[in-house]
Amino acid sequence: MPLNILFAARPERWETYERPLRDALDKAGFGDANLAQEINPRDVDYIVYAPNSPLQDFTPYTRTKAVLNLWAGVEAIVGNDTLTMPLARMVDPGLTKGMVEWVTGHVMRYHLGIDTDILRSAPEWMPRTPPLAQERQVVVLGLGALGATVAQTLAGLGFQVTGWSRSAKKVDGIDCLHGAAGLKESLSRAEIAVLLLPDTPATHNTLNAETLAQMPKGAFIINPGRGPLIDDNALLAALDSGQIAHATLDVFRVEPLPADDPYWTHPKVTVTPHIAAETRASTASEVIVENIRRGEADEPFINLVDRALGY
Ligand code: NDP
Ligand code: OXD
Repeated sequence: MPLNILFAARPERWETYERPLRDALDKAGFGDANLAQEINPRDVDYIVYAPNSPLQDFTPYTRTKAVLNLWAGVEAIVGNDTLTMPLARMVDPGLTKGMVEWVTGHVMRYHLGIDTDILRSAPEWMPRTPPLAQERQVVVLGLGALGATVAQTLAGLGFQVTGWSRSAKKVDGIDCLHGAAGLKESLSRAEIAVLLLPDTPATHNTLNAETLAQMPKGAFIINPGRGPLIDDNALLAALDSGQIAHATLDVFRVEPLPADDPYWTHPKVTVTPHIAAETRASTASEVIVENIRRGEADEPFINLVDRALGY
């Protein structure tokens, strides 16, 4: 019997994903699959899912073998008690490339002093050659699919890169630390800190008044992870005191960022509207279909979410 694959995302995403998903299904030998935005819940084998989909109650999906998330972050769905089937998050080579490019751009912007030394120096002629990357310490908090690739790219450019994670890790070219002591040591080196942690109860306010004070004075922060990783009042105070020189924030506790949020107008903050990286339909469809293939072959799914850890 052909597979029934429900596409449960905002309706406007269908146009972006239908062709790439059909192509990937075809390539994997599932060309006869019924891929649709509406299927009787009792008949659905797999759900291709975005957490902002209207589908929030999974109870009627009694034979569904897996929910395949289109987003890397799962905080909006991981606590859903009706979602009892395996949940896979998105690890997409296209998304990873986008994140690497976005983070590298902002690291280079801070490293080279592009805002301060170039744009704002006119009409003064005050040559200050930036240091080389090898003289700059960058810390990446989170060494997962995104953080590890970002860290290795920055190390490849010559930066001294420290990475921090929950469990002990080995990543070539990166000084890997973990746990509470590892965070303190990492932050003490962080001339530039990049946050690529998931949003879980354990990561909330990773940057707070105490940990911000552990960073070198005048450090830079780049947060494409999630808003709750930072205690906003503590960051604003650290920016005002000069402890933190500047922050580039892509993600926020409330999105869209409310019009009256102080971040919008703060002279030491760059706000970007959650655009650091997005799932790319062609590469992501291959990842989704690989999991469908595994499900059908009774092989273990890839990129499974650990419900207890929340990511
Ligand atoms: P992964 O799950 O692959 O990696 C998460 C990393 O965070 C792991 O190294 C993990 O440690 C570490 N971590 C988790 N909890 C803790 C903790 N309590 N203390 C220390 N380290 C911890 O995620 P990805 O790399 O794929 O994505 C990271 C996040 O990036 C996503 O969850 C999402 O929030 C965000 N994102 C943002 C986008 C944007 O456009 N702004 C786009 C895509 C993702 P360990 O290795 O030990 O498990
Ligand atoms: C994601 C994101 O989690 O876009 O994929 O933030």
